[in-house]
Amino acid sequence: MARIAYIALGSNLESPVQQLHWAFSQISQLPNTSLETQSSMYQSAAIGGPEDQPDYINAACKITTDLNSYTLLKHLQAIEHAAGRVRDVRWGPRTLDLDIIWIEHECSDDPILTLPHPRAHQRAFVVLPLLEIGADISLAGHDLAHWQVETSDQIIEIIG
Ligand code: ROI
Repeated sequence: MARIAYIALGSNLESPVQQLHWAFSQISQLPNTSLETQSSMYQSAAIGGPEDQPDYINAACKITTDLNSYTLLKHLQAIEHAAGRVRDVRWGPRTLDLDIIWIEHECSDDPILTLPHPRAHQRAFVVLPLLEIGADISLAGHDLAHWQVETSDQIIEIIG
């Protein structure tokens, strides 16, 4: 049975807006998956990592998928890899970051894939795009409207 999932996208290297457009098209071509809704793009300074890196462009999407969570993760990592993502500096700059935030009926504390995503609620660049696309989900025990208020000190701009 197809389940709903939410994915957060981010990039701060090599034409980030184009990286995200390309990533949406790759996600729309995943097997047994449909891309239901994609958010606008949002720009912000690096939050929670080294500050001496370019601004990020972030977005989110809703998919429905028959893939199991680890297969979905593998596909998203392959898309990151194809975009030239090199896993080096933790929280350093990246061409493409695709994070599974939430999957229907799925809770996991596996460090390989923790669900819901353990830090998503602390990040306006995840919370705002998800709110825009109407994600009715609970993160760390609260809805997204709660986390919007909690993260409202983070400066983030919608760029369309
Ligand atoms: N900051 C912003 N604004 N956007 C991101 O996608 C992002 N990703 C990260 C860190 C470096 C924590 N900060 C970020 O991994």
